[in-house]
Amino acid sequence: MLKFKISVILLLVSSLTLAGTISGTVTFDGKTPKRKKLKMSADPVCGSAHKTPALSEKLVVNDKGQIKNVLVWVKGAKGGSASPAVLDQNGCMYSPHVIGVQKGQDLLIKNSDATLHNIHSMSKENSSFNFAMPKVVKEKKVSFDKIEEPFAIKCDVHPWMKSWVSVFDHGFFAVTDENGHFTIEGVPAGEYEIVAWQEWFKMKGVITQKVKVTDGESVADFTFKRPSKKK
Ligand SMILES: [Cu+2]
Repeated sequence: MLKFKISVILLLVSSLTLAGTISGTVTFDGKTPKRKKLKMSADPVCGSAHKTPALSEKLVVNDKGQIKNVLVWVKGAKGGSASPAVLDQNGCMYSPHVIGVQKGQDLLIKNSDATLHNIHSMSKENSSFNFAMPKVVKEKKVSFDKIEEPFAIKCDVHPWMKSWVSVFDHGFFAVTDENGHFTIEGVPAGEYEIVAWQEWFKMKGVITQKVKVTDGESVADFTFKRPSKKK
């Protein structure tokens, strides 16, 4: 009887704590569109921050076809806590270009440039904000109280400056690195739909797939196919 009780308890504990990792690589299928040069000459502070012209980050694909800045999330996951969220304005570009935050989490906005930026959110679920960050204002904090699909945060002073933010009610999301790779750790065991979002394809072009998470590593690779009609 005691043995039975112990095994039931062990079973309960293990099912409560069972969590796994979801990782994968996101690739692009088709001819990669050429990245446009960003015309920064209107503000000498911006232009002089780059030795070679900065390029558009709308679709960043490396020579292996792997896509950077794809936001991947575990739909319907519960719990988890995201890493601190920082959005820097550096060389008149946002770093990172795409970021996920949790509802209520602070997003620290930094101005590393010796010039004026303004932070204008295009959020629809969350109230929009729009404030200036003169060069002497190095940090501001914002947060979002509703979950929201990716929306732009842009700068009205420098029209090429655009970043994307999405708000989740859990901590299970990641953005792909320059090798198109992402890892989401500590996902509670279960069956989920994994969503991959890329700026060029937007919400109507997201890719989803079902993944079963146990205690090991589950793989979810995604391929964004270039639409034949898109320029
Ligand atoms: Cu700016």
